[in-house]
Amino acid sequence: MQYLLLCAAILLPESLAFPAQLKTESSSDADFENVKAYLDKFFPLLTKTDSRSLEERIKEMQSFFHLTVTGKLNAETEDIMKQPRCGVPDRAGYNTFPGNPRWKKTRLTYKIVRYTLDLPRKKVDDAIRRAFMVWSDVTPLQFQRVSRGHADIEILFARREHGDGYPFDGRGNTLAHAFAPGEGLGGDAHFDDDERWSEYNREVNLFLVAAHEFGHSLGLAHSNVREALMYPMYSYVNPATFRLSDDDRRGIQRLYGRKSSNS
Ligand code: TQI
Ligand code: CA
Ligand code: ZN
Ligand code: ZN
Repeated sequence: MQYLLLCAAILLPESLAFPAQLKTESSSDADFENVKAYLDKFFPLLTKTDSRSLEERIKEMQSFFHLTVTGKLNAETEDIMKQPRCGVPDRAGYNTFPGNPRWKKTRLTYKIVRYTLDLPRKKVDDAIRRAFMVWSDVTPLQFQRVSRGHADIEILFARREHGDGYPFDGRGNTLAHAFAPGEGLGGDAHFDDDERWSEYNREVNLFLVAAHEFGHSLGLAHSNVREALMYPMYSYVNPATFRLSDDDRRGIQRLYGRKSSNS
């Protein structure tokens, strides 16, 4: 998951870069706004009932980057927040991961390894299938479900530590994560089973979160376009009328091309 670590820092726009005076121990209102903007962007509050304090969110960020977890701004933490965007050019919109990892084939397999008990299996299958369709509708990619053997994209629901060194965190905060395209864990998408996954409910909608995670599985990082599926802030839209934004479409088509008219 090295991409995940690198790329949470990638999208920091110049406007959020920290003023030099933040190096001092004192914090002005402007610093506070910068920190808040950074956290909103990369460690968003994910539900309406999520009321974590800034300190708790700084802790989350520190543990994400394997820093000493203090909940306070210190030099180490500020350095990460100020990090330049891994050489990604100044451009609004979608982003890919460093080195543009992508699948070198158009037929990809996926396997649902472990289910949640929150929803009937059929509903999970359906949400996952529709989440893949979001991307196969606009690219030559085809997703085929397998139930045994190797699959390019392994999907599972798990709690806390689940074998990849990125433990989930109980109800709230992180909902899911996915690995950029590649061998082994590459492409895999994991969902936190301490969330309450739902089909219609606005809290954590499986279809919307899965569609976002599969964007990562296919090579998209976060976008800074507010309407984009890959924008790092959860906003509920009706899954029945969901439409992929132009920004997401351009991003995925840059990696895989357009859907050919006869497929
Ligand atoms: N999980 C984060 C996410 O998928 C994990 C993450 C942060 C990440 N940076 C990454 C994964 C870079 C891959 C690459 O963005 S999450 C949202 C959104 C999450 C967040 O649980 O916080 C969605 C899952 F966009 F709303 F913030 C799904 Cl839709
Ligand atoms: Ca969680
Ligand atoms: Zn995981
Ligand atoms: Zn994301």
